[in-house]
Amino acid sequence: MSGRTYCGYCLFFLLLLATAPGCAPRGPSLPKDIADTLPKEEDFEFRAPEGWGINLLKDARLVSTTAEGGINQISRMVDGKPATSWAGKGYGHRPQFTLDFGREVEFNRLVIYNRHTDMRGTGGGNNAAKDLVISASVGSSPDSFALLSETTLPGPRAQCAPVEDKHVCFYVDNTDPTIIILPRVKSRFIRIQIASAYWLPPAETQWPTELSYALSEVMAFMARN
Ligand SMILES: [Ca+2]
Repeated sequence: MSGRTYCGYCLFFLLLLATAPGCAPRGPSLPKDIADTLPKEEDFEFRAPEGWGINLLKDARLVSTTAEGGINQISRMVDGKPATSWAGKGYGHRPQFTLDFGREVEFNRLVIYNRHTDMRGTGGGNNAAKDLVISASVGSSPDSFALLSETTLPGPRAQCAPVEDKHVCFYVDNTDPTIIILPRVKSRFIRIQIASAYWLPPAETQWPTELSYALSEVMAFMARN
């Protein structure tokens, strides 16, 4: 396939994506000149400020989950790499993840990345986590949890760019994390529930069983300054 033919093929789908999101395929390749402007994996790196110590959630053990898909990839949301993501289907069931720090720890900062891994055009939205409900155990109790935060994460930014004489539309992930400041918490377990993602009504109507959630990273720190 020649480069020109390939670009024409891409453009065909991209135009569908931009103009008729209800018919858009998922994740078509972007032309290289646009792809080159998107954030790279190395742009998703969190450098903890001095005095924050280590990421206490890195490689935390999954205790239980209500997720309906991507079970084997859940470790990606606590692997210490903001660029890697968990994604699972079953949109609407609000998956919950209970993680074990391994011991009782103190923390007062949560750092969250929410890249998207699936989309239905800028008219249909994407699967980046939107609303989170976060709880922590009361001390080391595996049965007693207290609410820490209900937060709405900023979503990937919709952007359009000219390609030949048309515009193509896509999403650009945030490279900056959401940082949640908490009173000092002393817990062994943390529970994260994804209450919604950045899907829009056209996609929710047309693909109710195909839509998914994605969450890239949750980190916990104890800031001592
Ligand atoms: Ca990750």
